[in-house]
Amino acid sequence: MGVVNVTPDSFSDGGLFLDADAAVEHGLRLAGEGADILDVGGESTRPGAEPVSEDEERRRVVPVIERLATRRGPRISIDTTKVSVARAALEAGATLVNDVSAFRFDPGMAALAAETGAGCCLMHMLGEPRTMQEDPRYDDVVSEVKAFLEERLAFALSEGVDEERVWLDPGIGFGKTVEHNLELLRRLDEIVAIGRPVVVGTSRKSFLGKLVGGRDEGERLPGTIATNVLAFERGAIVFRVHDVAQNADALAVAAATVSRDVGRGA
Ligand code: HH2
Repeated sequence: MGVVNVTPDSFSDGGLFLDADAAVEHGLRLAGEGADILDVGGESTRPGAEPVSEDEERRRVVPVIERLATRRGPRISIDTTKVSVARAALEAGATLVNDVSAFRFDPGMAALAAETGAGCCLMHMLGEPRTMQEDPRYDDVVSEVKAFLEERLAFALSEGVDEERVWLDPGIGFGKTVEHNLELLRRLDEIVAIGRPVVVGTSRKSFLGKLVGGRDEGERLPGTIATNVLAFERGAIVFRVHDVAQNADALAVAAATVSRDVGRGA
């Protein structure tokens, strides 16, 4: 899953693809590098990011999705927590809703997924983006994230979403310390055991920089690859990344080594 951020303020590529032409060009490049999915987002979720109005978010993502959604190209996913943005994105050609709030911020999202038959990725986050990194605490991060994802999956099913269309994501970096992120990756098999495809998004995140003496976003690709290979080995099948070519190569080698196909399990 390649990231296409149509935002001025995303943590690692904010402002680079705010213009629709630049975002489309970037998406096509990631598709050429082997992305099976393009995740288009119009609002940053980093701590302290400015909230974006529904109109503005739609205005950013819809023209990009319209041009990227082709029958032969990658699937398009819309990274949003707002039902009106998700609806417009699905009408423009997206087929997957990536909701970092797991249908908590806009419960109508579940009904939308049920009605349209869209796939959905439900992600764990502690609270909300503004405050999630203020002293996050868990008794056992893996059990708590797992219980949260099971509860959100049950909610989605109760709203009529087809279980076969639901993916789950432990939400690396969303209300987690370095140690919480590492524990989730170490014990990712426990999240995989829920029985739905697992997505991981470690790409360029700050814990990777902290572990190697403070690397900037652009220098976190080796750490991203290390975590993705380990996550693959523990059963993850979708990898949300900014650098598709390099991650795809690493995962192809990992997949050949353990003889398991990569990224096409759902
Ligand atoms: N991480 C980000 C955004 N969306 N979605 C899923 N399912 N999993 C993730 O880990 C995830 C996500 C944050 O990364 P990015 O889009 O690069 O930054 P920003 O939120 O600042 O736009």
